[in-house]
Amino acid sequence: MELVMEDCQVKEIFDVFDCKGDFEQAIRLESGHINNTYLIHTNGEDDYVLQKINHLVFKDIPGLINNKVTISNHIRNELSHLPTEQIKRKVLTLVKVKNSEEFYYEEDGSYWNLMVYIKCSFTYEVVRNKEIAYEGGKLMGNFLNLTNDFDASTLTTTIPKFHDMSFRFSNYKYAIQSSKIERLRKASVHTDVIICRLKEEMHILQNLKELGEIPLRVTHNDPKISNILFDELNKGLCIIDTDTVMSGIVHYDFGDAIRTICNTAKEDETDLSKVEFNLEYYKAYTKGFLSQMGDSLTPTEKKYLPLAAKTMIFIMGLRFLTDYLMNDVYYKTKYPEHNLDRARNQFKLIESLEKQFDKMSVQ
Ligand code: GN1
Ligand code: MG
Repeated sequence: MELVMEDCQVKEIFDVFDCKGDFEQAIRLESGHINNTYLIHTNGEDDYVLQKINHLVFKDIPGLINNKVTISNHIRNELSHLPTEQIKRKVLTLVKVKNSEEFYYEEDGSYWNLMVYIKCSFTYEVVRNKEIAYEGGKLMGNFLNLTNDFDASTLTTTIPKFHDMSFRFSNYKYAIQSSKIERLRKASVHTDVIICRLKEEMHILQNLKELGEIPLRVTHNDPKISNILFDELNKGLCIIDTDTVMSGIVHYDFGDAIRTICNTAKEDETDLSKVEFNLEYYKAYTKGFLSQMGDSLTPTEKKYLPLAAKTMIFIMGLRFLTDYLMNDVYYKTKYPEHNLDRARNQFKLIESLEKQFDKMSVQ
C-alpha cells in the first residue's frame, strides 16, 4: 500500500487525544467510501479507531460529533442495567482531545475523531448464513428501539436530504446533462430502463413521509453489513459509523441493512451472476428486526417494509450511477468504472428482489 502524507501524521494526531497507552502502530482500514480510518494499536489496555472525517461531504462536523456523542450517551444510559464490560462492547465510546472536545480540528480544515476499538469484534462484507442475517436484523431493531424515545428533531442534519429521492433524482438529472458522452453511453442501459420504469414507485415512501403518514425517528442511515459488529459467537454487538445518525423513517434503516445483508455478493461484485437477493436471509433479518421493533411499528410502517428494501437498494444504485456520470467526485473509487459497477450491482439486486417481491410481505 502506498504511504501517503496523512499516514505519517497519524501518530501526531493520535497523541493529541486523551487516551491511555502509547501509540505502537497504525493500520489503515479500507472499507469506508468517504472517511479515512485507522486502527491504532497501543501498548495499553485499549486499541483505538481514528477517523479523519471528510469535510467536503460533512459540512457541520462539530454537529456530527455532537450527534455521535449524544446518541452513544443515550444508548449507554438505556443499557445501564448491564455490567460495564458489556456496555463498552455494545456502544461506541468517543475519546476527547486533552482538555477539549471529542474532535481535533487541524488548520488545513480537516477534523479527526477517536473511538475506543471494541475488542474481539468482527465485521462481514457478505453474509454467508441466515443466523448472521437474523442477528443483523435484531441489532438494527435494537438500535432503533433504544433510540425510540430520543427526540430526533434535536439532532443535527449532517447531510441534508440524504435519503430524499427527489433530491437524488434531480442530482442524477443534472449529472446526465453534464456527463461525458462516453460515460453516459456506458450508463445508458440503466438510465433508460430501470430508472424511468421505477421512478414513481421509488417516491412512494418519501410521499408518505411528507404527508406525515410515517413517523420520524432517530435513524442510523448507513447500517450496511460492514457497519455491524459481531462478537466471537456471531451475535450482534454494536452498530458503528454513526456519522449519519439523523431524523428519518424506519424504512431507511430496515432497507439499507437489507441491501447488503441479502446481497449474495459484495456491493461491487462485477460478475452479476453472483448477485442475487436472498429471500431466506430477508426472512431471517426481518424476524430479528421485528423481535425488537414489532410492537412499536405502526401498521403503515410495517406495510411498507418490503418496499423499503427495494427503495434503499435503488437509491444507492442511483447515487453510484450519478457519481459515475459526475466523474467520481463523491465516493472513493479504485478504478475508473468502479461506481458504474457498484450501480450495476444494485440494479441487478433489484431485478432479483422483484422476482420474489410477492413473498416479502411482513405480518
Ligand atoms: C457510504 O462511507 P461509508 O462507506 O460508510 C455512504 C452511504 C452508502 C455507502 C455505500 C456519507 O458509506 O450512504 O450507503 O457508502 N455514506 C455517505 O456503501 O454518503
Ligand atoms: Mg458511513
